[in-house]
Amino acid sequence: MAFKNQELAALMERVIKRNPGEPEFHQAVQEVLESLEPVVERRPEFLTKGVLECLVEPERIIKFRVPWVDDQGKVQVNRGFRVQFNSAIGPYKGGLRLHPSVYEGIIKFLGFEQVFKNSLTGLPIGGGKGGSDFDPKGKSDAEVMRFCQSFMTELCRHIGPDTDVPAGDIGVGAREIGYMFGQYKRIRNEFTGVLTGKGLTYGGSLARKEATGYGLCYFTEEMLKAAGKSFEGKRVVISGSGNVAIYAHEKATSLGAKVVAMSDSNGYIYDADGVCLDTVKGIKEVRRGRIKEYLDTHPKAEYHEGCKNIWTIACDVALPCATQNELDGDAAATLVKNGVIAVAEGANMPSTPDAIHTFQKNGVLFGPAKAANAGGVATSALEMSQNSMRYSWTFEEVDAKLHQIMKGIYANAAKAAEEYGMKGNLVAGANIAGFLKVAESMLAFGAC
Ligand code: NDP
Ligand code: 2IT
Repeated sequence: MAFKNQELAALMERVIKRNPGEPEFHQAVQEVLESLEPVVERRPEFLTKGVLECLVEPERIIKFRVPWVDDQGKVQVNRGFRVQFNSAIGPYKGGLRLHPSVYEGIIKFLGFEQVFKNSLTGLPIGGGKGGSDFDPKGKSDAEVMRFCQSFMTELCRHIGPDTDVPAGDIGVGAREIGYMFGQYKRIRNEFTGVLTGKGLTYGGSLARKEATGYGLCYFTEEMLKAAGKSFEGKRVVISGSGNVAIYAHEKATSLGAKVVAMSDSNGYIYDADGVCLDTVKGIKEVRRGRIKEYLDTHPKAEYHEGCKNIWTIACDVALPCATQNELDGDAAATLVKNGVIAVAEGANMPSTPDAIHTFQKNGVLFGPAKAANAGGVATSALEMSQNSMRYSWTFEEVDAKLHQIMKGIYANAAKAAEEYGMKGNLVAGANIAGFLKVAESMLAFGAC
């Protein structure tokens, strides 16, 4: 879509020119700026006072060498990043991704998205993201530990419980957070809530592990409810089989749905009887195995090489929970043809702009990532609160707060969409509602 507002068009041009070779970052910025057209029409000061100009430029980018010794005694070198994008409403907050595809553009797109997502939670957290091109696959625990310790040896001077609080993302779960927290504590000689997603014995929050997947389903439930529908009896396809996918399965199933397919980066499984979650947890959480091992114990299920075709399976609800741009225009058209009624994004930016357009044009309920998957970071903020209080809430208490937060995010995004003349467009609504809180704060500070 072309911009009607020439100043927004020029700003987008500058973003592309200033950040060459970073298509994911351009894609994320383009979508937000498009949504903000009606906002700057009503509130031109967001343009004239430089708020938008500042918003698309990270406050700080840290890029560093991460040397570590492999099990053969050889020195390996990876590149580490932390993008501290925006601290207008709280300390930088966002995950760390360990995946070979990581480069600055990926971390910038994720950090940019995080700014709006974190604002939507209603909690006082700014936006940041980090990670490395380190590939944890096939590495021993000792190698992962040495990598994490080296990564934190540099990162620890840039973060802190009131400055920047990292967490997990792709390739970073409780094991990695444990190694990193231990190293931070050792170097800084302090026990603080500097990371979230911690183990339950040393300051982690109950329900953080489940939060992104559960939150995604709470959000989807709100979308369905507003349309007079529910999860009951629905066929659900979930891509991925990591942290977000597993707990999306768990909650969708408890709400009466049947999950018939899941995937990893090699391929996908289809089980007409419903994918057995205990088997998937055993493969992924316990053994760090591959999804095709599902067939070892469920021989009637199917395994297909390649993950893209998971979207050819007919379903009522699709929950992309793997990675960016995993669901393109063709996949969206196939889902529509097969009768999908709702799509909600557990991953960050999993749908291409084409796919989003196809869903919206065909009246499919669409929950964008920064609203639908905000339950993870919201519960991270609850972990920070508990750490600051040196107290911990029960699972039920945290889950109830998460549920309320997701209902609130849905209501705010739906309300903003309506207020700006785009009723039902949760992409625009989430972008606008997330933006306004950050932008008002930046205005209040004077020159951003
Ligand atoms: P995990 O590492 O636990 O799982 C990632 C899953 O996605 C795996 O099944 C992985 O398969 C698959 N995957 C990763 N990269 C690719 C790829 N390039 N192509 C195909 N499949 C891929 O990560 P999470 O579950 O934590 O994260 C999943 C998504 O959710 C990400 O987009 C993340 O940013 C987002 N997210 C995560 C939150 C959290 O709290 N963890 C919060 C909000 C969003 P394989 O094992 O083969 O690599
Ligand atoms: O994308 C995300 O919101 C996350 N990976 C979670 C971040 C967090 O700080 O819990």
